[in-house]
Amino acid sequence: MPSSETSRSPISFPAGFVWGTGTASYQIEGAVDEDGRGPSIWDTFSHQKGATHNGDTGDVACDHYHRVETDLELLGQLGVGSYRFSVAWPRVQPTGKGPVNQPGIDFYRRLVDGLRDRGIAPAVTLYHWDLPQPLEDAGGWTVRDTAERYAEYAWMVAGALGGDVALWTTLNEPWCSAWQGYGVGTQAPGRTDIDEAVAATHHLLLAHGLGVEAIRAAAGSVQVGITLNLTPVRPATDHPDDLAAARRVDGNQNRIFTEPIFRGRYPEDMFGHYPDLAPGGPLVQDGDLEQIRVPIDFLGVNFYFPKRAGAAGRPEAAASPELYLPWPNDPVAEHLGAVSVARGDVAQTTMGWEVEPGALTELLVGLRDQYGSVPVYVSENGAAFPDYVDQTGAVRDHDRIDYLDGHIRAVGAALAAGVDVRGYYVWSLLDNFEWAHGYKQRFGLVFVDYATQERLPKASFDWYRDIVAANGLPEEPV
Ligand code: IFM
Repeated sequence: MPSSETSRSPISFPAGFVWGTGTASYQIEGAVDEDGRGPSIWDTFSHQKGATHNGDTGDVACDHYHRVETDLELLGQLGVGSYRFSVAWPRVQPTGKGPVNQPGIDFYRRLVDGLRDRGIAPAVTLYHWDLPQPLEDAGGWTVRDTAERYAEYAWMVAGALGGDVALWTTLNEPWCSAWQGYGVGTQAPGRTDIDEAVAATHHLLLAHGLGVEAIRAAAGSVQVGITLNLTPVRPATDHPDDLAAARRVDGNQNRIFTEPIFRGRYPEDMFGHYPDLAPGGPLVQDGDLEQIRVPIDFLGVNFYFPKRAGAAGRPEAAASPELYLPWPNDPVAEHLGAVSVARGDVAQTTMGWEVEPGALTELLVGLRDQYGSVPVYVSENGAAFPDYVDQTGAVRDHDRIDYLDGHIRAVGAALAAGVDVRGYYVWSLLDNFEWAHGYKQRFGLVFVDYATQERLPKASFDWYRDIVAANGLPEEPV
């Protein structure tokens, strides 16, 4: 949030800076059994008792599959230069192998054409968590074959949509797929085994490396990258045990993805915790790391909040239970001997995520310092707040405007520090199915009435439209 006189000054962004917004297939499309779509792990998981808030599922979601024209109109009104969406693998290849399901591809072709007609550059993510269920039944991301299957799927979609797509992203947030899906169990497929999460990490990264080549083979010289959810991990105190715990959490969250992608190696300091990542074992085969390190054209960074971690079992933890909050039933944190730490004096979103825009600048500058000048897109940034339609029929989400204002300024600060940030995408265009949180958490620039599927642009929609038009921020947040 803007906190100083200087942070409120106007900022303009470089010519050609990309302003966008995004969504993901399972979160908005609905139509889960239409036109040949097969089941995904999220269909299965969300229908399991107790897996999601209120038993919510993506069966209907925002009904985007049937309302794509309405949503294209909204994007046109917003005036964004780019729209980031994901392709549902089970819609285009229903069982995860075999021939393409043409109606599925046709849907995305219509979407791409509708965007291009409006001058909006399509940014496609090929995997935003909806693995075809038959592949999960055969072992999911814990088995190597899934990476091979993914490369085939990537090749199919890239062949069909090709150069009409401005940015191709192989995976969205593989940390969530691997660690929440196979380690913590709060996301599909809901498994809780550290070794499986490690195997999933490696196979997702391998899928990325194979996918980059498959996309280029099918679509020619297009822009290809990956999106990671990275964040600075702060130690609870400067006690050496807390510093070490924060470093372990950083290894799990950030470095086990960035090191192989940019340096072709897993971080050695994590081998004690995850021995399967060490060379010479059955998981990481000869040539895998070179494959994972295949050059990319950009890095997508999804940022929401910084993490804080302390060492489990320190006396301070027992003395300050309000500040040291053990992650409940989190086998990953337990395995790392870490606890998450909350700060009572920092604003939070309804997800319980701390609002600290400066952490985004720190993250972007830190990535550049560690890995050199890679073109970066902030591919997701946004916040959930308790939005409601007031008596005048408006959604006045000024807390979201403040959040976005602060984070856009943080991007401006990174640019000023010389980081090659090419664009910024607000998460999300629409309120949508927020995974295990169901429909309770609203991230959209557009309010969705799930009973009627009516779309109502929020105050933040108008605010963001003006920023896009001005290619920068006004003096004061509205
Ligand atoms: O809604 C999600 C999105 O699917 C992935 N990144 C984080 C968002 C907010 O939780």
